[in-house]
Amino acid sequence: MSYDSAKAAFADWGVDAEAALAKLAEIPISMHCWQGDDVVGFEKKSGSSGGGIQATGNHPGRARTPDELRADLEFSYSMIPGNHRLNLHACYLDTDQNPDRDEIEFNHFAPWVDWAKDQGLGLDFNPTFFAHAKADDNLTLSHPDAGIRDFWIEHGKRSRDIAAQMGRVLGSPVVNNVWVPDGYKDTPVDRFAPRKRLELSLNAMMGMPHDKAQMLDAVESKLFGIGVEACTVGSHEFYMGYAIRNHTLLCLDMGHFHPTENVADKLTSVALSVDEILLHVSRPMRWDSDHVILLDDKIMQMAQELVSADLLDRTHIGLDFFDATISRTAAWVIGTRNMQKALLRALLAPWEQLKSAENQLNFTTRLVVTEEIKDLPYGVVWEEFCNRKSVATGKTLADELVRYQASVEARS
Ligand code: RNT
Ligand code: ZN
Repeated sequence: MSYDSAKAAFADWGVDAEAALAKLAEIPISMHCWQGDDVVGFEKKSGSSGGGIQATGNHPGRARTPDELRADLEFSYSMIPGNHRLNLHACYLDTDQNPDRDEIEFNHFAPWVDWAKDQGLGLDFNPTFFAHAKADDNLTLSHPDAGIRDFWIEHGKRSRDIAAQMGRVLGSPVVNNVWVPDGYKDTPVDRFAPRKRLELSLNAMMGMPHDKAQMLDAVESKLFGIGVEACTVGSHEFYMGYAIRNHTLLCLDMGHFHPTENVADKLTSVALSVDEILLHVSRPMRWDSDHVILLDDKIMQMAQELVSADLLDRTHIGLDFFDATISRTAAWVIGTRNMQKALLRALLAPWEQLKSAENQLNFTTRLVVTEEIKDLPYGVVWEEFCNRKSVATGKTLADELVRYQASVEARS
């Protein structure tokens, strides 16, 4: 089918395919650096792993240096239509020096910023509160020891400064997202004290105001993690309240809720209380397993909510998955394209007609329309988008992914 015929098929339903393509081209996806090297990072004094977020698998081709990671990223972005962002973690610094987490500075990340500028990429940032000896108890900002809390507060302050400077240099605000692994393996007798300590530490860390044109604070909750099964200090309720009271972004990670909860359903509730939202689009399988995202119902529901409720302008779409059993570049490319495909489908839906049917309690029409439009030629419109952006599709894409993976397999 030609693009013109597809366009006509959508026009029949009152949908403007050109407008959908124009809108899709404006939506940046923040691709996470940590899929490229299994969340290892480039610190010289390697800490412990920990935090319950280790990748599993040993597929050949893991990026071992910042240069290798940037090469893999350049290839991946060339297979993804549109202009996007890179989400960096503090442990991915690029320097000959050996700073501890409480010593990091902007210049340790300068090669990333120069590269991002050169590539036309926006950056996002995250302090790294895991994989470090001072996080071995799975307690950081809420640790009972003030010295350990202060160490992590200093790390968080420096991360915010670095993020703000990145945003200033790149002319695009950097979302600085805080996730801490803090929690308890077995049932604590006092859940209030650690939450009060986390609150005070966050306040100390984020006390200094920054220009929102340069840096945006975000906080990420979690339900549980490996080793912290009994209690997570930074729970959803904790951070929801924190974000509302302190005017930060709230990060919703799709793997951080009970598997039967629909994270897409949370967007419009949260949007009544916080100005901006950060998403970690992920695919939990039975638990927070961070599988590569598919074009499945959960991702499509997320995209539908963003479009139908007009939340795209105040939602930052970040990805959070890591699979070390497959080509890491293929994981990035397929996962990011799936997010875009879900958005495209949502942008191609006749929302006015659907909403009007729903408002009239005409649930029959709503059902008929949502089901019949599933047969529309979304693939043709997607292919047109990729063609216009000079990006491969189908068999050509598959061949390119295999070719690139073969070129990195010799890495040990
Ligand atoms: C952990 C959180 C967090 C991390 C990254 C690496 O459960 O999802 O976002 O995945 O910071
Ligand atoms: Zn996350």
